[in-house]
Amino acid sequence: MATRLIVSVVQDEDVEDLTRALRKEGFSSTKIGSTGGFLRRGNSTFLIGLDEELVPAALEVIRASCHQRTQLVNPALFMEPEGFMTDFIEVQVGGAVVFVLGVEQMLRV
Ligand code: 2BA
Repeated sequence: MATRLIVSVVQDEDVEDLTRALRKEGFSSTKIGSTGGFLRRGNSTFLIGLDEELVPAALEVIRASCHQRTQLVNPALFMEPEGFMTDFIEVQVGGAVVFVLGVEQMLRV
């Protein structure tokens, strides 16, 4: 059976629910603190190693635990120093951004 690695970027607000749900469904996971390149805010990245056939079930757990949210962002964050704007803009974030990678070997040594 082929091994896969799910790499999933998750909003911090969803971390507790996702951690609990993954454990309840029998998935091992590692959470790494991360920062989004666009908003430059903290988020969390989950690593989940699993058999290929279990990927759909894990994606369902992620889908059920991670929600879309609207964040207000000061556009000055993206402008050159001389730029000036006062109105905040809305950015939709999440549910989760998911990458499914092939894994050559998974070892415990
Ligand atoms: P951020 O890079 O902080 O992006 C937060 C949200 O800002 C994104 O939500 C998206 O709605 C918006 N956004 C990102 N880049 C944009 C751009 N160039 N123009 C306009 N809006 C933009 P999500 O798509 O749900 O992404 C959430 C987080 O997932 C991202 O946080 C980043 O940490 C990660 N991510 C998303 N796509 C990725 C990718 N292709 N590779 C690596 N990480 C990614």
